[in-house]
Amino acid sequence: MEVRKFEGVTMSDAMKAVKKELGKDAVILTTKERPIEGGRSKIFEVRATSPSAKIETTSHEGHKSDALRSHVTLLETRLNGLIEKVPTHDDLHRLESGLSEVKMLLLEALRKKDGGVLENLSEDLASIYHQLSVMGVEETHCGALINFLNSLPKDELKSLKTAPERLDFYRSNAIRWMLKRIKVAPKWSTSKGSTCVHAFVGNSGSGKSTAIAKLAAMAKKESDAQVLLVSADNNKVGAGDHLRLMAKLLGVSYASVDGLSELKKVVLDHRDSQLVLVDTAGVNPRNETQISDLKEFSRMGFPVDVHLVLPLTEKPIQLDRSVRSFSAIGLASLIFSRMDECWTYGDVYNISQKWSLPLSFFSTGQNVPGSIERASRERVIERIFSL
Ligand SMILES: Nc1nc2c(ncn2[C@@H]2O[C@H](COP(=O)(O)OP(=O)(O)OP(=O)(O)O)[C@@H](O)[C@H]2O)c(=O)[nH]1
Ligand SMILES: [Mg+2]
Repeated sequence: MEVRKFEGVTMSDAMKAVKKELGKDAVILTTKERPIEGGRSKIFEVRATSPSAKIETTSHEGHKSDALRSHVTLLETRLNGLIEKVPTHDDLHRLESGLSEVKMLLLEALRKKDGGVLENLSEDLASIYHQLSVMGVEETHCGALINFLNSLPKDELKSLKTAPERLDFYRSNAIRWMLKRIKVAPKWSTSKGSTCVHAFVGNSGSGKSTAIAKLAAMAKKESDAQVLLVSADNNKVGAGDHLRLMAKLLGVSYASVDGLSELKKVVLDHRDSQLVLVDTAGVNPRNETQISDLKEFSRMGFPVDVHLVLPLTEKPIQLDRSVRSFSAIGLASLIFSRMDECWTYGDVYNISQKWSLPLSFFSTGQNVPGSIERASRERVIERIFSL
């Protein structure tokens, strides 16, 4: 493999030289900066090779470790490129994606090194591990659970004669372990004399308006609460009209606001309502201005619980990025929608664990009223363990 060295006064100059000579798929091997002129300025150095020289080895493992190395170098380059400027949202996004790739490749390499997690496990533990990973529970959680199961005192286990009994022992301990970790939001108060305000945010089409209509119906049915639906969606044509129609059909009140700054007045004008549910416009989670506008909820002078609606059909990385973006406004809970369209439920667990956010509702279809359930630890477990 021929390794060539390129230099530039900025990292981007050096990278341009690499691309010009070796093409856009050049494999970056190392990047570094070197002080010159007595340390007063610096020069950026990139060592790279052409893409055709990338894989010298024909083995799969060689390919993997090359991939890992070039991902790490690329990340290093991206980081170096940020030294001289304030990173933009896109820069951070690219770094995060790079880190996720490296994490995946590292985990794969570690698994190979250990001869495979499953190979070292008893049949019972392997079956539990398998079930969780098929359901999409992240490897770190599966590993932590298996460590816990392995650490259980063996006395009780010894008294169990049959394989199903032993599997049952491990499964019930695994369920208890997971149950303890799942956080569920408290039931909404609908007591007379107080007004609780809940706002729903999320990407476009995530299921906010549908969830609001379902929840209004649920509150009316369960506690005959006075409900006010407020549309703050001024982006989507007809969004307000749709919510008004829903309110009429469900027999609840309706109001609309031109901007969130008007919400305070509307809530104060409807002090007789026990529950105010605010619908917001769909947001692009990469658009910082749109996210920032939602911070208005924290300036109302009364508490507003903001719930993020996440369609479980989204890729895990998208779900993760959405929570990261919307966390900036302070989230009270997560609502998962489109659960009816999914086969795996591990991300409900992964995302709520990662962001330490409680779960409040699961939306399970298009029917209004109906197709929504209060989140419970038991329902998450039932879905993950296919009980
Ligand atoms: N299958 C299924 N469809 C759902 C669910 N929740 C919402 N939908 C459908 O998803 C589509 C979008 O739902 P909306 O409630 O309008 O989504 P939204 O977040 O308000 O959308 P915007 O206001 O455009 O941002 C509609 O066709 C809903 O019927 C669900 O849990 N399961
Ligand atoms: Mg909507």
